Amino acid sequence: MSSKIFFIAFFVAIVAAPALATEYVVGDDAGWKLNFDYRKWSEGKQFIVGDKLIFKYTDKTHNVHRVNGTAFQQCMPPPESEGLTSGSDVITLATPGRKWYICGVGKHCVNGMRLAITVSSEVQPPAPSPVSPAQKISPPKSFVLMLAAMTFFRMMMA
Ligand SMILES: *[C@@H]1O[C@H](CO)[C@@H](O)[C@H](O)[C@H]1NC(C)=O
Ligand SMILES: [Cu+2]
Repeated sequence: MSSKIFFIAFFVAIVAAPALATEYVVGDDAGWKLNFDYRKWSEGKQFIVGDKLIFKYTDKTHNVHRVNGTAFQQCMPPPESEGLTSGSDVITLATPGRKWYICGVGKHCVNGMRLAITVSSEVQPPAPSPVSPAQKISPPKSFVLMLAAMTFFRMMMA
């Protein structure tokens, strides 16, 4: 395989990958509000680097603060000035790891307005299951994209 084909395929994989990013409206139709179970909402969702969280609220008494794990547990927001307040706050998940978000207004955090998620750097294979061992060997998406691009260009240049 010539290095030219490899580099074109590599470029296509880099360009195509972000198109697969997902935008999550936090709480779906409920949005960002009091007395909603955001832990339940986040259950089973797979957050990947490049995905976006959108906090939607028409009630401007709310806001969004990204906090550390301690502040999340204790519902302690950073200074008011650091909060997001647009009512349609978009946060791009730029790095892998555990992320915490709370509403910094009054007792809103203890009344449900807190979200904790884990961001992965790559699509994780489904949880191991004895009935479907084939799923365990599913390759990461970038590898699949790369392979598809390489095959495509080999056909083009044949
Ligand atoms: C967590 O955030 C709180 C509130 O902003 C801050 O006071 C504290 O120092 C932080 N803890 C760590 C370990 O960064
Ligand atoms: Cu609030």
